Amino acid sequence: YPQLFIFDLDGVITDTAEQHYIAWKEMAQEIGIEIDRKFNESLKGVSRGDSLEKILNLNKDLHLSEEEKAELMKKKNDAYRKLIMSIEPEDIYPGIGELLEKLKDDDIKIALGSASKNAPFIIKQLQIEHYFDYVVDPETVENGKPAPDIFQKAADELGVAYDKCVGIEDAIAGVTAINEAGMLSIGVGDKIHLKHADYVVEDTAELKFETIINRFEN
Ligand code: B16
Ligand code: MG
Repeated sequence: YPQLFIFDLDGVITDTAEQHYIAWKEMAQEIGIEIDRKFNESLKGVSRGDSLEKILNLNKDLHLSEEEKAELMKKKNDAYRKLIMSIEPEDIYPGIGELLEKLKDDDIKIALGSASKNAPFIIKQLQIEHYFDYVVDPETVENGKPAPDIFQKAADELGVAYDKCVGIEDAIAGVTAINEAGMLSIGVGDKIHLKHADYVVEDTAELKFETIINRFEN
């Protein structure tokens, strides 16, 4: 039986994956780079700095100083913060509230394993802070997703063995991180993108506790 569920935030609990995309797209355009949704799949779950590097790699002729890179990241984050300013409890994806409640009722621990430095702000706005036994600060781990560090940190802090953990992710890099951590991986989204997950649902409304438990036992 699982003892800990670790949730990704952007794209699993709420739709902020879309706001990240809009903000990156705007920033990229300013330096003459076009990104599309397909490319964006490779940014999901990836830290701010690593995302910028992936975008800059699209134009090898661009050579920016560390200062210029910091400026671009600030621009992206300011735009993103504007887009998420008015986020509210109604923006929680279907089924997530029920799943959190069910986990609490069953005394299963809950952690947040987001790569985002904005995560504490968002769960506060969504009024779901109190569900989380632990929120990983991505700045305290050495390697971001697809490395397993964020997920393992949550389990270590709560004293739970990795094979007693379930991770839920919408990102290719995130599912890889959960697998590398030795946990059961649940993907939310496209079955082809997330084919490396142990189990995939297309929509959070399908994230039923009983179904996940069944996967865990099999
Ligand atoms: P920030 P997650 C990730 O959050 C996002 O998927 C990714 O697009 C973003 O670049 C990253 O957080 C860093 O976010 O710039 O807010 O620190 O999916 O791991 O919850
Ligand atoms: Mg995500």
